[in-house]
Amino acid sequence: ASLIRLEDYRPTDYLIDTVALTFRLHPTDTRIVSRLSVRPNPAGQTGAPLVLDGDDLTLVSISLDDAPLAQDAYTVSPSRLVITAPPQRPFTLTLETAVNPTANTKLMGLYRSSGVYCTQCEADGFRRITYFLDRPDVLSVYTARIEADADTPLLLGNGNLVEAGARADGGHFAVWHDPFPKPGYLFAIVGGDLDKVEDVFITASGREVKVAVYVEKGKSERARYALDALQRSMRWDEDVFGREYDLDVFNIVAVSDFNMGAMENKGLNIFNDKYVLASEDTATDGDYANIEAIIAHEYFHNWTGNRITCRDWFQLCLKEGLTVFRDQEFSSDARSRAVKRIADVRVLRASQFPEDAGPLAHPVRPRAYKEINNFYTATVYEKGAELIRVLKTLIGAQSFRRGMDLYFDRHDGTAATIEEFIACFAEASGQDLAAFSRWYEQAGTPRVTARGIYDAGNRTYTLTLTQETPPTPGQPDKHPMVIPVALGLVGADGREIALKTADGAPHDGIVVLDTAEKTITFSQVDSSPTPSLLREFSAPVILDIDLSDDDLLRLFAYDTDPFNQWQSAQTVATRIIRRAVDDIRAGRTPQTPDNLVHALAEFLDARATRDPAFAAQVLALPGESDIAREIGSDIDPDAIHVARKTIRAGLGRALADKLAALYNDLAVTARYRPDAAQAGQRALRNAVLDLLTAGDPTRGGALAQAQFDSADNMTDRIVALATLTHVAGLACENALAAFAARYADNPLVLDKWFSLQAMIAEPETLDRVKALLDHPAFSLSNPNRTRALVGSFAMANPTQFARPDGAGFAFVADIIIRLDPANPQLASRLATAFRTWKTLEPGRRAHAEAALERIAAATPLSPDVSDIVGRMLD
Ligand code: DPP
Ligand code: ZN
Repeated sequence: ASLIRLEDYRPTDYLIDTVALTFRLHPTDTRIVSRLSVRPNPAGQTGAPLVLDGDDLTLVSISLDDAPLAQDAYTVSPSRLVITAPPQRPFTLTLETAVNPTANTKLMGLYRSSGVYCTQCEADGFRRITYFLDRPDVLSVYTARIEADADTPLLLGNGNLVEAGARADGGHFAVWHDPFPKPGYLFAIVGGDLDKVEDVFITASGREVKVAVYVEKGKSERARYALDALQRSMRWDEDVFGREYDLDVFNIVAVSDFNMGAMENKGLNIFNDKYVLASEDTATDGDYANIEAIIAHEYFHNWTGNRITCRDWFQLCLKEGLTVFRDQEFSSDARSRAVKRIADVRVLRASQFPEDAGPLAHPVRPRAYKEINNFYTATVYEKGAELIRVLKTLIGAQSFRRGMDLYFDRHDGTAATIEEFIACFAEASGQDLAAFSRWYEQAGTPRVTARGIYDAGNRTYTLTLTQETPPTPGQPDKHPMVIPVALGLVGADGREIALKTADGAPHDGIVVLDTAEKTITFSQVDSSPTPSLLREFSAPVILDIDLSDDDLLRLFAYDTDPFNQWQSAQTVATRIIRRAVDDIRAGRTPQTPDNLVHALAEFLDARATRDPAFAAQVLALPGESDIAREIGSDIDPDAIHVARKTIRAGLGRALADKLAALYNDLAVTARYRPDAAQAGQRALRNAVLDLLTAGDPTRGGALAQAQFDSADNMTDRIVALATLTHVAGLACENALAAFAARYADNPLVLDKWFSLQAMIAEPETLDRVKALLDHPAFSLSNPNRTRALVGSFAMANPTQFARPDGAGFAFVADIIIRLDPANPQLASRLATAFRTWKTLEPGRRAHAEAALERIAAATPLSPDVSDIVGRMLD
């Protein structure tokens, strides 16, 4: 595949104003007639050929202004249709194509999932349906007529239903019209036989919208939570962003084979059923929270993505970063803001920081790509969302809202760019945002170093902040970024010190570090303070601060910012586990230090039951991948695993009595609700069980067994099962078997079962995973199954994926090679599990390299996998 560059962007030579599609649905021979009203683009090149994109298409017929087009007037291949000399006036092009939805294993374009016809057109799947100018800056008004047999009673499209009826052949049809111009990637149809839950939503201006969620027969009760989340999202977008829904219907359809989480097709969102279906017996509290967030995310795209779309795929973060920010805010308002922030930062660090530090690093707005499907990344999504947060912090909430209003006003109905977006905020705030926009251009995570000096004589505290961004592929030299550092000073007595600048004026607590180094002096500081920096994680950076463990533990106890309370405990725990890693590699036995034990004991007494969701985050401690990231090179995953386990065991033993008491006190007696309060209580109780088990596997195992036997909800059941897998032995095998029997006909729940087994940190796991490939419920052609089993092994079992003998890498490489011809996107995503391979110690690194070389040499190799593996080996 060739390299596509941002700087090469130019408008199309033709525009397509309307698209009228007729689908005759058939399992293996679906026919699509596409009538395009085409005209030369005044901004394009006069007289140019009309080059339409295709992918795996068969052209059945072609006519221009309803006359068959002469053979010498065009050339066609499965991937291209070129009209050599099209009229230089408006004309109608009519194409008929034939596709085979059943054979479509790539899950792009029109395909069948458990008998349901559905489509996925982002980023470039529309060209697998018909030849088209398949790029986001070609906006057209679509009408879709769908014809099907009686066995496919439900026919859905974008926009509003305008006509439906019977056909003479016993089949039927439906016509959907979407009045809002959109690019092809937002097109969708669905055909199937599904159940639904529905309601009516009244918009702020009093319009009625029929909202519905469609799921497999017999599962509609499990769609109620999703429907409720949708209506709450619709209300929230009115309240917080002033955005009202714009069609008469909003439909969501859940399908069981889906490469991504969900897709925001206009008025017809199509979802991976994992993010729709939930009941207390089948879904965890975390599943409910994900469903809420993703339903909101896709709904919010209606304005940020659909009404205003992207000029080209380099601008992907324009819709994704912004929409992730919006869904994060929605969840923060619906749940605990502090806990949501902690969870989001955990995700950012676990998924984006390693990307930014390795061979796949790229700017939030990339400058070049070979395969766009490989750029639906944590950098574009999660770091993209952080940049919106940084922007809001820099200009303030009011200017931010004014800027958003201006953006919606000015760019509605267009395909926009990051420059146009930022210009709205520059105008709304009166600030020059040129330096801020560097965040979109420069890859890599900036490292901010903070050093403070207290001058008792002058009662001043002087803070020096410096920044540095490491080189990333193609970007050896970096400029300083604009980094808002939210901060406070905590006095020796634990109280917050009022911030005053050197001349005595009040300071707002945000220092904008926009040069390589910046020094600020605070006055009227009566005693040596402890600085609390980067409150609420005010920028996506790595902070290096020379505070002692005791200083950090003081912040843990007294900081007014809950994020930094949590961060301080995490930092101390990270240091302790890192020292333990050094001990283990040097043959010494690590010790769990008393200071952390005491701090946690006090915390549990004072706060645990008052704020359980927060306490659960504290007790979770940094994960193995967090520690690996901190160490950064020459990594031995086994040493990290043992170190973390040893420290946690020490904590579990030292805190055993408190933990046992909490475990009893925290039992939820009320009827199950997935809300934040109850979920927080369960989360803490389960974190307590985990730590208790680390300290005393026998006692913890017994509690876990009892919890497994008596649980009345999936959250408690799956945590108990996970705990048993850590204790191992017969109890574990029996519980696994009981779980599998109970959920034998629920594939989504069995995914949890596959995933748990794939994550066991034991050498036997590889054989177990290989054996599970043959389990009747497993299928490599279903993305959820593959991610649950192979994905969990590769992404969430660091010791076994990176086995010292290389067998873990070799296994995953084999699967990637097997998967690639059928579903390149899924294979390519799995391959990113290798993205940190260069940070491993030499022995494991050599095995990883050999596995990657083997994938790279496989033939045929998709552009998707070839691009990812190529960049990793570069
Ligand atoms: N555009 C889709 C989303 O919402 C892609 N999965 O992120
Ligand atoms: Zn999105």
